[in-house]
Amino acid sequence: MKANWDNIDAQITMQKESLANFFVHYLKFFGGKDRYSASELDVYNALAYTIRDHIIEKWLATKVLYNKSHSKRIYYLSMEYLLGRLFSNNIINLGADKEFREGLKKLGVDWEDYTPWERESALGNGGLGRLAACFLDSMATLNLPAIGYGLRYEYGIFRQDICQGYQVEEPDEWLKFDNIWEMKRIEHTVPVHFGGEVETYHIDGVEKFNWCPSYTVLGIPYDMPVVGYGNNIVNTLRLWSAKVSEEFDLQDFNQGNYIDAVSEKVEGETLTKVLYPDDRTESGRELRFRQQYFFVCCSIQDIMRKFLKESSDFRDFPKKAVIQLNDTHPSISIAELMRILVDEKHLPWDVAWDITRKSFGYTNHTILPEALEKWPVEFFQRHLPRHLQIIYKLNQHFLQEVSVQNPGDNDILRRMSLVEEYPQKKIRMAHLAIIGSTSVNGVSEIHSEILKEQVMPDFYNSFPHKFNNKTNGITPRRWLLQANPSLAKLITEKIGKEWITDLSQLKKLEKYADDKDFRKRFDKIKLENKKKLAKLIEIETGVVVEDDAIFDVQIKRIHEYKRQLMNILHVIHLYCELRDHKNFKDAPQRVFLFAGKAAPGYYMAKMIIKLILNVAKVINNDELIKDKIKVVFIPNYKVSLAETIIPATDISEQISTAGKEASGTGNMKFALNGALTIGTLDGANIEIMNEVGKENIFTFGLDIDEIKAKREGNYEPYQLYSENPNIKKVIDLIQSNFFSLHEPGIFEPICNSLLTQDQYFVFADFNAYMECHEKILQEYKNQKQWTKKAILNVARMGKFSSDRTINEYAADIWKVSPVKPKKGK
Ligand code: 475
Repeated sequence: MKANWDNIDAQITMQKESLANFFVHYLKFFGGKDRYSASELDVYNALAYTIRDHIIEKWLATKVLYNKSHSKRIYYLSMEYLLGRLFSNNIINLGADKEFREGLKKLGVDWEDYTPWERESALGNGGLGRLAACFLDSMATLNLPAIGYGLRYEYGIFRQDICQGYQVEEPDEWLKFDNIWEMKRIEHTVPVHFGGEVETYHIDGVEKFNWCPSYTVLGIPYDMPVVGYGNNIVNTLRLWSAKVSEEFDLQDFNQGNYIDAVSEKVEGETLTKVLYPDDRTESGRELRFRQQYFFVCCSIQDIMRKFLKESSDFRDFPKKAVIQLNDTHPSISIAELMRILVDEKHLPWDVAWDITRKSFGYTNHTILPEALEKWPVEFFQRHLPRHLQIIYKLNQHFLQEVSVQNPGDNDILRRMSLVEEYPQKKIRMAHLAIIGSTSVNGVSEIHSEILKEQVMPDFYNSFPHKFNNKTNGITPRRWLLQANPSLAKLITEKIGKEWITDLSQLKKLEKYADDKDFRKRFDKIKLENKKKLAKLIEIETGVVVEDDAIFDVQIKRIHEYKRQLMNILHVIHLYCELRDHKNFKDAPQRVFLFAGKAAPGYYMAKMIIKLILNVAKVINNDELIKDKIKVVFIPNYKVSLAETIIPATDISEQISTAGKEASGTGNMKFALNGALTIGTLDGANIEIMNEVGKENIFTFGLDIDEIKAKREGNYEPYQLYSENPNIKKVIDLIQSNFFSLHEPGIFEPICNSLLTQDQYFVFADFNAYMECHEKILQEYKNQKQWTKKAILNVARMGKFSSDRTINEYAADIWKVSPVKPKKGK
């Protein structure tokens, strides 16, 4: 009998009258709680379920809309998504903020009180993962038919505890309680094969390959809704979880091989156990390699399934699908799609290659040589023997072409090969990604130039048309509307709310830089935000700071190239000055705030944290300096922490060695919230400078060419140390164990590395950095001018919306247009 579906089509709408009923329903019948027994977590859960219902309505409608449109789909493949909390974000994007508040008023429940009960989703390391999250928000907001694919790690990025000044990693058990935002889609489970051998056979004289894998893992999808802002669109983020198939286990089990069966099961399920916590240090770990293939294999099968609903002619594939690779982490996709088309769908090699090449885009996020992924050929032999054959064949054809274009040049063949021969045979994943994609992009103008000129010049010469730039952006929904509601409200009051989906509208704020009343309100908001931050600092670290201090902030992964070290050395310098000259009459308090995680195996980064903490301890407790400087390291940096810190910040530290930071996105979040940047001419800082105007940003230091010249000349940091009394004083103080009385010598490795190598040119930039800070301090004294500059920063950040970035991807790379419901429907 056919069901009558008419009733199910009737949609619930966001009506404040019914919200309380929904809420009570969930509390009682899902949670099994009443007013006496409900905990705050129960209330949060019931609130989240209530909101989820409304999301699901729009989610289902979006699927219908996209299916009817027959539009080309965007598949965004990223091993990382740093989503942060979703509860507030979903309410705000649904536009349900007011209704929700009013609807629950009669119960005396204010939803905002319960946001801390949500476990944060932190399935990423840093910039790359957060960018993916901003992109999801923009794609949904722009009505783009996009699906994000990722992995459902049981443990996200580790929790950072501080123990006696050292970072200690603890597991992030984000799934310990229910994850209300995910839905298991068991019906779309897919098998993923590994290992075994490849058999060769012939059909009509054509050589064919049959991969006989040795074991199989299942990929189970969990879908999370991605709510667009104010447009009724809800896209999908599909995360794969690994599980070992029961039947497979049973076979071994029945043969009496219980232990092997169980350990294989455990082994298979470890695939999505944990996110690799390495930010740009090649870990070369076999499990990571298998994790990547698991991810790719699940996602490509799913993409194929969706494609086959639309067409059975694979030549249509590039018209129906575009797959964007978020760095090389999912780049085995290229070999995987070839394998499916050639081995399973029996397409001729050249046809398959043509389809494949047209379907991929590759985004590079880092040029640090240690981060360019290369996988040992051995790993392929053990786990993906057929993919290795495919890569070898692609390489053979590719090098053939290169040699035709460059007759007699053997060195170019060695340089461009997909295979690195020495010292160990490895596959260069970036080369595979470039030859298998229609588009290769960097993430800021300077970074895209560096890619073309320094990192991949041979590839640029061969395929100049592929290379392009897509400067990063951030979503104004999370990073202004949600994180800084008071500022958002003030802006909306003055220029209307269009800025939320068209950030260029902020330009209209420029005229208010000269409006005294506006400046007063702007300052007041900053002060209120500072009060919140000061409270948080006290709770998290026990350090008491003044509400109206100057907040100078560096929050990001700890990495030598980002130069947190230069920042703390400068703080030590300021401290010495204060002690020596006691020149602190009516100077404002300066709070130097740090937060960020170090990769667990990155010794130097961990020692930098230790140095910051030790310096903090000494400075914060030295009565001689009358609290004029406070140094704070807030443990366990995460998205929700950034949301509190950024709106309260005066000075944003973006001080990487020129040429090293691909783009940076924190720099954008700060400027959008009215912090002034102290920055090097690196990554997107340069573009921020061009937008806000040179007079509204503090740049300093060697530029990329000067750094290059230093690197190629003979840079002698020791000489700088001996000639520059400021540097000498600071280093000598550290070496005298002033900051490590009870652990003498612990900072020797840091000092040594600076004195003998100084790879990231900390000494070379130190004076310029110091002078720049002096200038900032002078300018801060003129509060009126400062606020003007801050307002102009906000007003001129329109370019850095991720909506702009995504529009560019959609137009130039993906060739996909927004899907809008037909009028009148
Ligand atoms: C850049 N992460 C920023 C940001 O484009 C840039 C690498 C290997 C393994 C795991 N994670 C990584 C990155 O490479 C990364 O986060 N790169 C960053 O991407 C977005 O703004 O400058 O450093």
